[in-house]
Order: sequence, then C-alpha cells, then structure tokens
Amino acid sequence: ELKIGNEQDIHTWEQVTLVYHSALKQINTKIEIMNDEFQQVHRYNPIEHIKARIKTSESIVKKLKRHGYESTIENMVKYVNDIAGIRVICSFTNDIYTIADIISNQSDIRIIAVKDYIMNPKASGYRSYHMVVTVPVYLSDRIIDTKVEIQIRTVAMDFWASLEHKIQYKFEGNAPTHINTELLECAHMVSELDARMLSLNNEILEIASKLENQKME
Ligand code: 0O2
Repeated sequence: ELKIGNEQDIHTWEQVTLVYHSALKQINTKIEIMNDEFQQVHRYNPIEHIKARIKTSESIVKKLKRHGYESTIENMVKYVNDIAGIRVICSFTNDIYTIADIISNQSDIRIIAVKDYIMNPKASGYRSYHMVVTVPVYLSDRIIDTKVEIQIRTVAMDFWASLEHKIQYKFEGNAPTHINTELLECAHMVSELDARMLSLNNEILEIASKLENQKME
C-alpha cells in the first residue's frame, strides 16, 4: 500500500525537481482536458495558451532570503508556493472565473490559497487571479501532495504584466516615478479594454444565439 507522504518527505534538489515537475504535468493535463472538452461541447476555447515553469534554484533562494529564511530544501517546500508555476492565458475576464471554478471542483485538488488581484488589483496596477493548490503525485512508495501556483489572466493582463515585470527587473524594483505612473495608467486602460471586449463578445454571442433560434423555428 502507498504511504501518504507530504512535502516534508522531500530532502534533495533532485526530489524537488521530480515531484514538482510531476505536479506541473498533472495540472497542465487537467487544463488541456478542460480546454478540449469546451471545444467539443461549446465550440469555444476558453484558453489562449498555457505556460508552465519550475522556478530556478537561484530564484527560490532569493525569495527565501527576501522572507528571511535559510536556504534549505525543507524551507523551499514549506515557504515557496510557486516552485511549480502555471500561467493560464484566456481571452475574457469571465473565462478566468470559469477556469478557476472547474479546477476548484476537481476532487483530487485542494485549494490552499486564492488571491484575486482582479477584484483587488495591486498598487502597481497588477491584475491576475492566483490560486495555490495541491495535487497528489504518485511515487513508487508514497503519494506526495504537491503545491502548484496557478495564475489565470487575460491576454491583455498578461501583456501588461510581462512589460511591467521586465521594467521592474531592469530597474531592480526602483523604476522612476513617471514610469510607474505611466504603467498604472496603462493598467487602467487594460482593465477598461477587458471590460469592453467582454461586453462586445457577449453582444456577439447573443446575436448568434438569436440567429440560431430563428433557424430552428
Ligand atoms: P516570477 O519571476 O514571476 O516568478 P511574494 O512573491 O512573496 O511577494 P506571494 O504571496 O508568494 O508573494 O505571491 P503573489 O503576490 O500571490 O504572487 C507572486 C507572483 O505573482 C510573482 O512571482 C509574479 O509572477 C506575479 N506578480 C505579483 N505581483 C506582480 C506585479 O506587481 N507585477 C508583475 N508583473 N507580476 C506580479 P515572483 O516570484 O515575484 O516572480
């Protein structure tokens, strides 16, 4: 029988990469299946694309240091929630909540934390929906519930976040005030764009469904 383990059973960097890679693969497959089903049933793809990554060891160590923790494997798995990260990019804001709901309802997934930076954007203007979940990874002798951070955002939010991330990286977090102000203004434009594109899409869907009904009468 398989033992129920947890992340505290992870002791080496090799184990970290194996377990977190496996967790990423599982979440990736779940999301792909969701997209395939939507395509078949609704003739619609809620997902534009998916990006998955394992955080580099340098980046993990930096994060631990920032939070005042020693760089041990135990601290990595305990305190760094995004060792395995997956980003789901969709077209419209309502798709974000549909995707989040479907993931939350899967019985092998446990939700650890949710941060809705769409309802509550960050001071930088950052918008995105974050979930930290665990997924069971089956090894030969044990099952390890492993954390994965899922970030769900629209194409427009992603466009903004990519540029902002690049800028903060270049200036090491100390960008000139006028650049931060401009970024914040762009974030408002992105938010407005998302709202208008969603409302346009809803109008189009309504017209399409009316036409469909007329055909059937
Ligand atoms: P990378 O390079 O993307 O991996 P903390 O990271 O400790 O401040 P927490 O609770 O771990 O906080 O995470 P949070 O705030 O839910 O999300 C952290 C991740 O969200 C970041 O990862 C970014 O990917 C993204 N993010 C959060 N705020 C911003 C922002 O203002 N601008 C952009 N562009 N991205 C943001 P990392 O590890 O910082 O970086």
